[in-house]
Amino acid sequence: MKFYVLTLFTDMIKDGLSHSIIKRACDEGIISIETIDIRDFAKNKHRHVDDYPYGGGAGMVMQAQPVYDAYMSIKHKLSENCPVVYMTPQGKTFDQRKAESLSKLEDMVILCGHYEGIDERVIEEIVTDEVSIGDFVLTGGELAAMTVIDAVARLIPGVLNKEESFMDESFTDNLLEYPQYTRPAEFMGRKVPDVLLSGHHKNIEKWRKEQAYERTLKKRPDLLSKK
Ligand code: 6GU
Repeated sequence: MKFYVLTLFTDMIKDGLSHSIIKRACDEGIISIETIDIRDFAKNKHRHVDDYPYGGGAGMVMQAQPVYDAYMSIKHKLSENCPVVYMTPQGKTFDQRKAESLSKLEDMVILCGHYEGIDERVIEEIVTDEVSIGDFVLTGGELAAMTVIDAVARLIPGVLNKEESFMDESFTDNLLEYPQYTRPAEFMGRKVPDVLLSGHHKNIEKWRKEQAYERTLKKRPDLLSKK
């Protein structure tokens, strides 16, 4: 899958996604992440891409033209149904289901805004989806874009190895993960539950299921009503 990110902070995206599993997936060519610097499409000599809002008010607004030109510079590489996702707290809240549906695509474009927002006309012209990562406000869309890319990429076949993908079931079945332990068998007087040392696989499986259910009930009861 190919991810194209339109942003004023290309380094933030590149740096943030050049570690661990996502780095390996890029190196192996399973995914690619291309950043497009919106500022490269500014037409003035100071490379400004923002201006004062019509009607007044605080802050600056990103201009339509550089965003549009940045998008047009990659348009020829995109698949026919390639979505253009604008990261904004006004969008629909991102969740595992959205990650799953995006992971089945050939490519996607992510548009990151800054300042007080982007001129509405270019949003109307190019954006197909508006996505938020939760009810709070970030200084820009980049951290949200990285979140989406990470969550989508790990669902693409080959990105996770067998062991890594084992963790997968977690949110897919709306249950939280059971607690995990490793050596030593006792830490600060706290013992690993006996059943995990018993070697009795049936009992271990049963215990883990109960723990997953109990934890979900305690920490995220809202997930159980979805189930
Ligand atoms: Cl997608 N962008 C910004 N700027 N803030 C956010 C967000 C996105 N999602 C939650 N807060």
